[in-house]
Amino acid sequence: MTRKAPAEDPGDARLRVSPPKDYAAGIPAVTSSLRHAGTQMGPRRGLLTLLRVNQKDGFDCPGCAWPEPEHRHRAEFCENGAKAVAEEATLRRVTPEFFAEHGLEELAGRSDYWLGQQGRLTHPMYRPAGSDHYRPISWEDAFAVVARELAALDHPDQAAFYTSGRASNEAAFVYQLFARLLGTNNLPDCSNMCHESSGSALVETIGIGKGSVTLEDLHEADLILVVGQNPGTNHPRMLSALERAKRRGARVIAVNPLPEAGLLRFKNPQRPSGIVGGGTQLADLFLQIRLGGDQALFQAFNRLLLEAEDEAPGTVLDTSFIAAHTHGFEACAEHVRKTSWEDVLEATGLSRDEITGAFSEILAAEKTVVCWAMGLTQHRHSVPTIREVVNFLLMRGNIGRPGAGLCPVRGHSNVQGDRTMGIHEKPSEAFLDALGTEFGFAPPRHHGHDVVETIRAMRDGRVKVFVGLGGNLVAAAPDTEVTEQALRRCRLTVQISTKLNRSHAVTGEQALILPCLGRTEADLRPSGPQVVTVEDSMGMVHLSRGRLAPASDHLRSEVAIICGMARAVFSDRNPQMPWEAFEADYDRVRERIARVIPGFEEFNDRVRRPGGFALPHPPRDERRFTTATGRANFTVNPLEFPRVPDGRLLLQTVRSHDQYNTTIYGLDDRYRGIHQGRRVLFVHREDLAARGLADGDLVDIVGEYEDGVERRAPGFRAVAFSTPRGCCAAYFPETNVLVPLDSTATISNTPTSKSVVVRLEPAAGV
Ligand SMILES: Nc1nc2c(c(=O)[nH]1)N[C@H]1C(S)=C(S)[C@@H](COP(=O)(O)OP(=O)(O)OC[C@H]3O[C@@H](n4cnc5c(=O)[nH]c(N)nc54)[C@H](O)[C@@H]3O)O[C@H]1N2
Ligand SMILES: Nc1nc2c(c(=O)[nH]1)N[C@H]1C(S)=C(S)[C@@H](COP(=O)(O)OP(=O)(O)OC[C@H]3O[C@@H](n4cnc5c(=O)[nH]c(N)nc54)[C@H](O)[C@@H]3O)O[C@H]1N2
Ligand SMILES: [Mo]
Repeated sequence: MTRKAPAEDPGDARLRVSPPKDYAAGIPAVTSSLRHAGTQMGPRRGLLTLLRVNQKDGFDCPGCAWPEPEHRHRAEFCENGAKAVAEEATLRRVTPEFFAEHGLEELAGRSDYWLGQQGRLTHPMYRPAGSDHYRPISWEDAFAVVARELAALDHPDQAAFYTSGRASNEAAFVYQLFARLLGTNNLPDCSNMCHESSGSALVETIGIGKGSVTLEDLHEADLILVVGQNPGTNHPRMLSALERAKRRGARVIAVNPLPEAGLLRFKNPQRPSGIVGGGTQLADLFLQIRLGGDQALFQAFNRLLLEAEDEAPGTVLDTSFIAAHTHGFEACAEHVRKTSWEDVLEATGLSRDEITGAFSEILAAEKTVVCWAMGLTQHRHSVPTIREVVNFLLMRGNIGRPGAGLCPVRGHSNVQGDRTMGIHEKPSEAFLDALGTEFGFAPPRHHGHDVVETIRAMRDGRVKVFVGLGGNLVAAAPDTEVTEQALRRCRLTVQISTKLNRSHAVTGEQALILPCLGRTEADLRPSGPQVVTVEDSMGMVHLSRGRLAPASDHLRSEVAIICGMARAVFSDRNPQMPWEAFEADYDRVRERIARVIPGFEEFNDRVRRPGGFALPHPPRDERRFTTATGRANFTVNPLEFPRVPDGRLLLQTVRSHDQYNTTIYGLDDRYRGIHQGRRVLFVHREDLAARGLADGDLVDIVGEYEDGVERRAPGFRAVAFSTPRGCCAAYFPETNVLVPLDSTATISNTPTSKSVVVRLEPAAGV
């Protein structure tokens, strides 16, 4: 399976490579924000919009899930938040005339960048079976198409309802209610490809699948480990928190195969010294680890902790915490003591000195936080890796006290809230009980499909209707060719979206585009302006209120669209369901959420207080662990790490500085020194030399997997880069063709986007 570069890509002919940066933010970030805002929104609208981001009376930044500080700057956004806003508030439009001009086949050949640059969707559009073009359709007719195709299914499990993490709490709640009333738990979401491994590991070990720290904890920590995360690009506001902790004397250790700019040095554009000065050095230590070596690293740390305790009993481990609040310490300790240094050094690629050097920082710290993102979650052994991080923190009682804890840094701005609202293919019994009682129905109890299972089911003809509440499954999911075929086999695909993307071009037999309001836009209903709510990465729930005039008069809110579908589908079946009331006033939705989901009592009142409110987190708040044992669980995790056959490399697929997942803002990756191109492969110079290749050569990346299928991504420029031997990196979505659908993490079933075995071949025809 080969996936060529889209025809109109500049062929990356203009691609230019310069030395990577060792600092993030500063003046280039400020000018880049304003440039993006100006081109997409016009200068005045651009500036006014940016000043509303993350303000108490403004909208929640659609960029990432990093929380807002108590005392906000007048400009509480970052370069990449500004790009996310500009992308949504753009003045460009995708109209019915656009679809008359561009057929599906043509659109499917375009790059993700080109598709995104066309602008905001303005009208509901329908692609009838057999047609190469979408044509306009009225909202009521569109809902009737959905109702007709759902009614034609033999079983509700032949439909799947995908969610991307930008959907508001209100939209997510109504959406899952709709799916469950229909009779299915097929609620795959972007989380399945993202932090599912964190959720799986944390529910089992601490009883709740969310991080245990607040922003204040981060500010107060003595030591912060930033593992498998590139905050300079993906969570720029996190750098301010790290900087603040550092000013208090905290130490920071970065664990990453790549020397990411933001981890090394940071110039805070919100402080004068950050604009003119040399910036703050953030990471005190940088462990340049091999891909997938983190479980070994934490096991080594845990072994060293036990040995240090042996040497000075009563000074290293928090034995009273272990005795009072945990389970399984002895078994874990026995296992960890046997960790072999030989394995650790092989898995991590680090020297023993580097590891013991880091360990002295660990030993010196009273309060430790571990932050992580996709570098830990997208491997085959991600769940055991994160469990080992939990062991590490439990040993010294670093969970449930100030300045310490677990910090999985979420991606999409409301991905955590969507889960809280019940977007989950494996809902808990307690949630289903409460939902059924509140709405007087019997929710389906059997588990539904996650993302990978949904794609398989579509491929095999078992799912025939696919609905996407935001997102871009075609481009975000692994094994692009398989995913495309899977969607093409559907009877109907429906996308509720703000902007044009590949999932509108690669569709089922029939397809609908239902264009919705974005976060930045005013949502005016007859009962008054509506607000929505979101939950950030640290469990704070707050309001988001858009103010801009909608991109088109024909847009509807996500809540209104879902309620519209529901009215059409259930008109005779559940006449008592209050879809009209939900749609007219979202307070009515919040009242129901308050009755179904613990922690949302008096939701409407509390969320209107300045700053919103914090959801309960038993381990953080009271060291209470609602696990199977009633305690925090230590675990035994036999050591795993990727073993790569001779002559092969391990590829990780990452984000550039100019993209938001499948939305490509531009063709630069400034911090890594890449300009005007995306088809690049970062490789160690000696790995290139060992293959008779050199920096600048054009190569095909060829995937190797046990199914024997050849997956090829042709025509990538090799860039000699600082990365451990044997490891390389390239951008997704271009390299998703290489990630096998069946290569997933154990337990969480997350695609292994950070460990793909590949070989390099000189590009064909060169
Ligand atoms: N501007 C912008 N912001 C975003 C996004 C975006 O696309 N653009 N996406 C949002 C979303 S949905 C998410 S989930 C987050 C993603 O945020 P990140 O997880 O920071 O995103 P990635 O680009 O996948 O980067 C993974 C990082 O982990 C490192 N890494 C890879 N494998 C390993 C490993 O085995 N061990 C260790 N220690 N490190 C490893 C990589 O070198 C890289 O630095 O960002 C969110 N914020
Ligand atoms: N190889 C590889 N693949 C990956 C990853 C990786 O690291 N490597 N990362 C994975 C991760 S962490 C994630 S989270 C997924 C992301 O997967 P998705 O969430 O499915 O993808 P996005 O690119 O974030 O979705 C962008 C689209 O969402 C729509 N949109 C934007 N804002 C709104 C809104 O307010 N409402 C609605 N209804 N629609 C909106 C727009 O039409 C836009 O085109 O990708 C995953 N895929
Ligand atoms: Mo994500």
